[in-house]
Amino acid sequence: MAILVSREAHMKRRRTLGNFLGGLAAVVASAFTLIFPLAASAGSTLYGATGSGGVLSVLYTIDKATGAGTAIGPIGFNVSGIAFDPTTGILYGLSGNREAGAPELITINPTTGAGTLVGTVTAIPGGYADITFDAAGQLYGFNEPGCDCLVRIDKATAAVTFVGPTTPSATSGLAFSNAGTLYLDGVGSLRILDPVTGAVTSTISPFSRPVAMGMDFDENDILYGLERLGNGPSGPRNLVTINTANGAVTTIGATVPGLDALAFEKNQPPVALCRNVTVSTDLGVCSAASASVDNGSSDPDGGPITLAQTPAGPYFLGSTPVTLTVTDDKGASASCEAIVTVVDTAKPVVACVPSVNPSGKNVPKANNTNEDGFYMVLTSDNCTPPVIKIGSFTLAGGETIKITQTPGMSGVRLVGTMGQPAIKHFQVGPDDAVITATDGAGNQASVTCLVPPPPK
Ligand SMILES: [Ca+2]
Ligand SMILES: [Ca+2]
Repeated sequence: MAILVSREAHMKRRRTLGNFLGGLAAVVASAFTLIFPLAASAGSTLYGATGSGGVLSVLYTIDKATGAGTAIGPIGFNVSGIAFDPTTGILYGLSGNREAGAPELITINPTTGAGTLVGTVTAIPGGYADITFDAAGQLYGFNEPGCDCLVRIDKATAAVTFVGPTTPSATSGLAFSNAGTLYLDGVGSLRILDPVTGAVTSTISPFSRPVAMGMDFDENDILYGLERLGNGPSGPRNLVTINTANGAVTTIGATVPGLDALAFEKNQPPVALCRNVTVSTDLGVCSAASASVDNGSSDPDGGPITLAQTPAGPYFLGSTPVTLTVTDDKGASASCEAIVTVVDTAKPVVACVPSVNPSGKNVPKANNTNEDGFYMVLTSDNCTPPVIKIGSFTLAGGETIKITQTPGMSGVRLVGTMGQPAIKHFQVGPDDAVITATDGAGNQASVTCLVPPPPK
């Protein structure tokens, strides 16, 4: 079973399954069980934006292995920093570099590149070199030139709050590591800032190369940056990694000229949630075609997920261990294990059919009087051959018996056997005979044999 579902459709499907299961007589969802949850991360995407020289920016995806860029589309603003909000997955940009007017905070559609204005950043004069989010979704920016300071930015209103001055100025990139350390690059070195005061707490060894512009950490906490080999919109750039321990710069490859900002969209793996489920057999068979152990698996990024349950249905009577694998739209997956239990809740079918005297005489008539009292007992069940009884006597499926009504007595008595087939002859009273059939799960059905009254 592999179904690509949006979150909404996924919930709808779960409701539909719930309705289906709810319609069966005995559905028991056992206590929540989550066994062996596994997750595999995959699919972080590096985005870059041009904008050097104050031109209107274009959004790119950047191959983090080669530096090659693929244009997505024009942003419609000049941005000097971009960053994904880890709590919402929304891409933000800060425009209005030193070459333009008042800085503008925008959101950027990663699919089209189009920017949408959030608000104008006016409280503190100056431009912004770069922006970055902390793990809680607080946006920080580095104002430069201007106050040469760290600021917090309200991502909903673009209002800025002064954090503190940082020396030296003339910086270019700002990024939180996944571990929560705030780094600043430019003027020849990588630095660590205190996000509470803006003060430099550590200066890593100076860069041997002109690393400047935007930077960001990937999902493995590797810091990527840009080497500026020329100024202006066509200034050549190399995509590089920067060793945060010693400042060593490693070239990955040439990237988009004029690139000014980098941001990783750090895909989060989906969350697999399982539960043990107990379902009834489907109509007429001893198995259930489907039974989902999904207990609301989802992707924290809000994207569509694919559910695959192994083994897939049908599930047969008893318990089957299954693995549910949840895969997100970036290829990251998670899995969990649970038990599908199928129970037989379907009653057997039992019939008491007027039959012929094995002597070949007295074939019963359509008016069902069956005066000789011969019957064939017939049963079937979706799972197990039922146990057939008349009173406390066990019969075989397809067995022919003779029943005589004894109004004066209650209960079932075996009178004896008749003829070569050893047909059992029962006396039943005071009313008609009842045949019961019980399947292996204890489900019971019964039928009344309309026994002819005794001859008067
Ligand atoms: Ca995801
Ligand atoms: Ca049954």
